[in-house]
Amino acid sequence: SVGDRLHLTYLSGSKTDPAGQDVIAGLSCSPQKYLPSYYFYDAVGSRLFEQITDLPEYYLTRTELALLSQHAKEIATLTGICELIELGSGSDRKIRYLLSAYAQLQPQLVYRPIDVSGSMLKTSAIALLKDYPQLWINGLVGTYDIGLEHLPPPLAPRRLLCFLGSTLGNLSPVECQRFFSQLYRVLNVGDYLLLGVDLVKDTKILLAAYNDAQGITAAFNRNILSHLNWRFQGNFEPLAFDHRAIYNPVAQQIEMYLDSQNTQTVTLTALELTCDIAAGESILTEISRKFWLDSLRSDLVAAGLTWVRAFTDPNHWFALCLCCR
Ligand code: AVJ
Repeated sequence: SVGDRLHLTYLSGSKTDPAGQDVIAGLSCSPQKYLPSYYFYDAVGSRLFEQITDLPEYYLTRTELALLSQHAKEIATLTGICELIELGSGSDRKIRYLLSAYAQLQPQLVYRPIDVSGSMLKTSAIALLKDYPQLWINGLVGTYDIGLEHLPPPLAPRRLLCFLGSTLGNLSPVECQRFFSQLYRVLNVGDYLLLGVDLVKDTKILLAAYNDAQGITAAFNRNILSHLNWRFQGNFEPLAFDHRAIYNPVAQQIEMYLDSQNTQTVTLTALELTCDIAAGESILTEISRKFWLDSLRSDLVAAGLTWVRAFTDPNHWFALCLCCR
């Protein structure tokens, strides 16, 4: 039955690294307060993000899905039999293309999604198990770095680690370098990495994608505060913040902020944190870097990974990069 083929492990804050320390660090940071972007993805935030992926302005998901539908078979042929790992799995739409391709190569498929949103992970897993009778799912609920440290030895000859949706763009260059080193360490020689990345393009197109006409991105941005309110007994007033997304051409990244309309003192009781926010002060909630394929390639190679090939759309808006450990 479906239940026999599903196993979920919850990895959350430990004694040495209690949950929420990163929130304290970010809200205490001066001059620019920030919040770790993974706090967007509670159940409500994950649903809002799904709505974003359907927006006419948000070309990223649509373009990546098209690339996956076109090239999944070729990717599976290049790697051969694999176990699939996915960081930030979110909805199951993307992985379906890969699962279908790999299902043709092998009688049994192991899929290990890693996501901070347990509700999303569970719903997607159940839907997948119904459609793929040869599939076994071992999900990890937690952040990427903790999830990667808990990967069991593969049951297949090798693994394909998928990091899609340009979530890599949420990492600063330094964090990105550390992430690649972690991959180099936790992957075995012969394992593969499939990276989905958003590419540098016309600023107007980028700005529209993060300032949609319906205001879904604004709601998604504010929801990070609602999440902190319930998670850590806080009293943020999400509606007293304005959504702002700009493109920083020097860092080649979209930056999303929440601008406070008034002076407020915010308390997060469960974290024993009180912080003052001035009128007009901003909280940085996300960076979304845009990549040049050549420099991404040299960063991966510098980390010891081998470049196999990249697939891009005719506009060169998005790329899927296949690498080998
Ligand atoms: C899921 C991190 C790739 O950066 O485009 C969408 C999140 N933020 N709209 C992105 C997001 C605002 C998204 N990632």
